[in-house]
Amino acid sequence: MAMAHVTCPLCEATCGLEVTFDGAGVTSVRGDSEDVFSRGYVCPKGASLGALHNDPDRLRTPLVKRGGSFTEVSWDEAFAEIDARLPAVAAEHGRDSVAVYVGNPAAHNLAVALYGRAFFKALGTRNFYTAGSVDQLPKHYSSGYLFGGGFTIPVPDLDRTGHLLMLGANPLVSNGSLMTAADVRGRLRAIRQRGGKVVVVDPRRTRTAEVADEHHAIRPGTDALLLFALVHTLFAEDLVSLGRLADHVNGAAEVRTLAEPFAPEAVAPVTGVAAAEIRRMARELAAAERAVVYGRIGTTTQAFGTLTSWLVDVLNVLTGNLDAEGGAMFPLAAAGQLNSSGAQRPFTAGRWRTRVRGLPEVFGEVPVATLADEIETPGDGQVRALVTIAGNPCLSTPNAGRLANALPQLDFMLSLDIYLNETTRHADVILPGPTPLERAHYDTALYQLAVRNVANWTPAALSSPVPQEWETLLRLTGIVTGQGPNADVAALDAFVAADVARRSGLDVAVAGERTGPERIMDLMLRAGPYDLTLADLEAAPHGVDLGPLRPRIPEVLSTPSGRIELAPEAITGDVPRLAAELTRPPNGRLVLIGRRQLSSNNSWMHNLEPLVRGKNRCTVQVHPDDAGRLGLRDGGQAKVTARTGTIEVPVEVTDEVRPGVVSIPHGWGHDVEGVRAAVARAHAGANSNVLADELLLDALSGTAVLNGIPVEVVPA
Ligand SMILES: Nc1nc2c(c(=O)[nH]1)N[C@H]1C(S)=C(S)[C@@H](COP(=O)(O)OP(=O)(O)OC[C@H]3O[C@@H](n4cnc5c(=O)[nH]c(N)nc54)[C@H](O)[C@@H]3O)O[C@H]1N2
Ligand SMILES: Nc1nc2c(c(=O)[nH]1)N[C@H]1C(S)=C(S)[C@@H](COP(=O)(O)OP(=O)(O)OC[C@H]3O[C@@H](n4cnc5c(=O)[nH]c(N)nc54)[C@H](O)[C@@H]3O)O[C@H]1N2
Ligand code: SF4
Ligand SMILES: [Mo]
Repeated sequence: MAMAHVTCPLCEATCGLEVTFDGAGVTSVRGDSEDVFSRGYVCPKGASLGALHNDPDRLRTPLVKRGGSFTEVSWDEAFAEIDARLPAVAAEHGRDSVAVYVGNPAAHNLAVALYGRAFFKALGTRNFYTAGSVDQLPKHYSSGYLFGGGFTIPVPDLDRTGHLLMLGANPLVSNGSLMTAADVRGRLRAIRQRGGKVVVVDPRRTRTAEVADEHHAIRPGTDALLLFALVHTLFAEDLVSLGRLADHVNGAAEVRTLAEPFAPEAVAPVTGVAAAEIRRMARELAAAERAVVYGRIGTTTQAFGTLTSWLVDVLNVLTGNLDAEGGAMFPLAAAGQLNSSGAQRPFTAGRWRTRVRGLPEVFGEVPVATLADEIETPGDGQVRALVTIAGNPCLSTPNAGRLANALPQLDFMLSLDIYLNETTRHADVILPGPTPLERAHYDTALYQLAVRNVANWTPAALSSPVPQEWETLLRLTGIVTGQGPNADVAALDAFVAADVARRSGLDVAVAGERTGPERIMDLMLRAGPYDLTLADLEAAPHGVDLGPLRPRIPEVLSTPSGRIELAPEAITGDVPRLAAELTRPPNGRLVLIGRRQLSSNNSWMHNLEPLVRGKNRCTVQVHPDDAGRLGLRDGGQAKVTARTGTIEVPVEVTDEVRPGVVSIPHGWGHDVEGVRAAVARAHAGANSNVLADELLLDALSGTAVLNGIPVEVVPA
């Protein structure tokens, strides 16, 4: 029996797992009790890595569509097909005619992290989409303008805080996001054990709300009003205290003026949180010795995503908790920390705009809510080819029904994916990659968001029957740069490594005989702040603990002024739109929010029996008052309708959701033709993003409104 220690790449928590194998395959997956960060924690998804590895429906061979159906082909045939079709689109219609969509697992994939850049640069398209515009883009935007870097995102110093005000996050289920921290339940319990307090703001009484000291069931989409009222109260009651930050902040006076209209009494009727409660929340936040405000996807994928993200950090600054122990701090990762190189270019959004709707670029990408427009609308720059990498936009992006109808209009579509699913069924070529057990791993992105500085290298536990995705990406780079389907991968790899070495001021030779991701990681670690090499990490299978977060201001700031810009026009320009909400009377319409589930990973782990067994989870939750009024009964079917479409789902009557709010999880709807996923089909559920409206966006970042969608619900 063999054993391997791997970092789980399925979510942001980066748990260490202990995997055992025998001759026949994976025999067990457990939490690694010696992991320096996760200390044995594991969730049902991580425990299913073996099931994922063994899933007979998972792709192990490239597929090419011929005469409308997929055929298994050799890798050479697949690359030849791509070579014959993809460069021709760009040659005839220009670079922007090839769009790219990069999905969530790519952020947990070392191959894409290290080699994606070369491929994307070679494509040179401005039609670059990622799951970021259905996720965290508002945080990049607000952090970019506040601190100078789109990835200069402070995270809650969870292990030392005494007061956590958490909005729109359910880390007991999601395991944390923009806050890499395994075992959040344990870490929240520890806050309370040391006499601290946890306050949750969420329209649903989530598992996280249940373990908190206090829960406020806010009306969806109104967090920015609540946060502004907290700011208002801090100023009105003379509770602002910048502390050490005083010499590093511009714009506090402007924020005070901007907050004036948002008195607790003014926002209370709109948010559903009483004025006295808001005042008390502000006072407690100010009084706590170590406090932090944290907002996640319920605050970003909504109508005021950027304003809310901004106000979260405005509060951290005004209470002196930014960059302070127990507050919101900036991690310093061992490798690839984007904001540690000193000379970052100041952040600007809108460096280009989308062709059809004129939506702004943010952090190098444009909103996926407009991908269908770009495919459907004729003219110069029309999207005619699409490359998806580890993404399932037909289930995960707004007006999913429209996108599914647009994809067949493409001249060519290539998907890098391990399943034939709702999106990849539209592809002309699908290239599978190795499973998490067949590839090396290091979390270049997530350690930049970790609540403690750690580094953990995972070598591939098993050999892979398919090429590594970095090799696939380099072959594709060869195709796009005119070198044909059989470009010299070793030479391209050397080129990428040389580029990394040059940017880090190192001689590539220091990495010795290494090649591939190992060479690049070794270079990045050597260039990093802890004087590590890959060999150091190889010698530490349970990871290296680099200590608690440390203050980084002013070094971390890269605004033109070198200070925190608390009131940048690029953000405050949207405040009048928010102020208008104060005078808009509630219209009584139901609004839809999402719901993550512990045994689910967005749209893609539903083909694993251990994760889907039991009762149907794809239900619409309705408050008993609304159910009574609408004639909906628990266990019955409901028709849920939005501007963009209708779906049918079973009803779950529960007072977990506040009145006026219904909740459906996303990522379901697997019963479409052509999907190769027998288990998922048997647990199909319905696609909630048929209801998400591609016209409803956060005005500044273009991020889709996935929470707070107006809907009607009737018995089916
Ligand atoms: N209504 C609603 N919609 C949402 C959300 C919501 O809260 N509500 N959440 C949004 C968020 S936060 C996100 S991040 C997005 C996610 O949206 P996407 O990233 O578009 O979708 P995923 O479901 O993560 O799909 C991942 C795909 O990657 C494939 N895959 C998995 N591992 C690998 C690998 O190692 N290599 C390759 N090449 N492919 C792999 C899977 O088979 C699957 O096809 O969904 C968003 N959509
Ligand atoms: N098990 C599991 N874990 C996951 C994922 C998964 O699909 N399953 N997905 C991963 C991904 S890609 C991400 S981005 C993270 C997301 O991590 P989280 O942000 O922690 O995820 P959610 O559980 O969706 O929590 C969002 C919360 O916002 C609430 N909410 C909705 N609208 C509003 C609003 O207007 N205001 C406020 N204050 N709250 C609101 C919802 O009720 C929900 O409880 O999770 C990751 N982890
Ligand atoms: S919490 Fe996330 S990282 Fe940890 S085992 Fe579960 S899926 Fe993997
Ligand atoms: Mo996400």
